[in-house]
Amino acid sequence: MHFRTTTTFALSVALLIFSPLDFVTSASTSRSITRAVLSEEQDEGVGARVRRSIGRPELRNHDPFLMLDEFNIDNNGGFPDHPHRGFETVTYMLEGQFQHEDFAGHKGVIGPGDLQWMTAGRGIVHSEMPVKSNTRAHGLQLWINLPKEHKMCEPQYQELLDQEIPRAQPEEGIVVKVMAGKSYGVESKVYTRTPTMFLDFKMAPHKVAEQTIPADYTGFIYMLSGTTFIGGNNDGENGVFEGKAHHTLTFSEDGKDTVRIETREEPAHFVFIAGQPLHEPIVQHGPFVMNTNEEIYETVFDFRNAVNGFERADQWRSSIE
Ligand code: FJE
Ligand code: FE
Repeated sequence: MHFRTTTTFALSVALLIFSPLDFVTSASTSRSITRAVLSEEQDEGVGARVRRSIGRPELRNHDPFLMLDEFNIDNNGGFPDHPHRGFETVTYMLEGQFQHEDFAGHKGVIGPGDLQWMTAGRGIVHSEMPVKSNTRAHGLQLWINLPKEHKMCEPQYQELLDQEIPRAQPEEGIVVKVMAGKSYGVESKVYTRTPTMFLDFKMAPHKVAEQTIPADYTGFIYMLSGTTFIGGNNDGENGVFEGKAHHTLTFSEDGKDTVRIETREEPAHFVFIAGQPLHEPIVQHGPFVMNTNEEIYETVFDFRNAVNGFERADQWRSSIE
């Protein structure tokens, strides 16, 4: 009798301490969402329309990211001849065809699902225009800052066609295209001077994805379509944030190493972008991003005088239009 009581008591203590319920009701292991910001269309370039995510006043310098634009360009628009220095531009096409040409003769067309990862480094002058057709050019352009030691590196292109980009399919109804970084054990070959994750998620209704993320990375989700429920407990209740199309949802910076994403009645299409912050000063002058004012003056001088990486800018004009 006495023995049984003791055992029962010991068992109760054990249950109190190790209750399996703890794993359900305890604080979430997922990052949470600190803000949700809607991007409305605005004019950019020449006759182009963009929804600006990172880079808009409420979301300035989400270190290491400088800008994310969801662009929509018809036959009459585009981004004619312009320079870059000090960062990377990543163009990911969703629909239509986009052509580019730079001052070193690098030229090409990217179509739906294709990726162009361009490291401007010390200098690129190029033109980015839709291929004339009945389909608008629709895609994303992400600007990733470069650490001080890489700002003046040689320009580099990493170009991947849709079918060359690896996919993770953790279960039926969840497909993750891995442009950069890693998802469910599938890793991208893209070399990122600034450690970056760039993932395209397509989720059917009633699915749960758990994406791991290094503890020191900042990150966000940009919703393309559908609805997600992000963060919160394993039961998908406390602290869950609803994500709708054209919203940017920024992750808490609390050292947690997963982001929980759930779909309910609707499917969802979104990009998951994260990176290691540089913690370096940022001085931006349009398409030039350096660490000091002095470096910006030098950059403007170099571009005007076609020196120090901008040699080929002298007299160059693109042939595409
Ligand atoms: C620009 C400097 C720029 N968003 N989305 C100044 F480099 C640009 C620019 C772009 C751009 C290009 C593409 Cl392909 C997609 C973009 C800005 O080229 F618009 C301004 N005003
Ligand atoms: Fe550009």
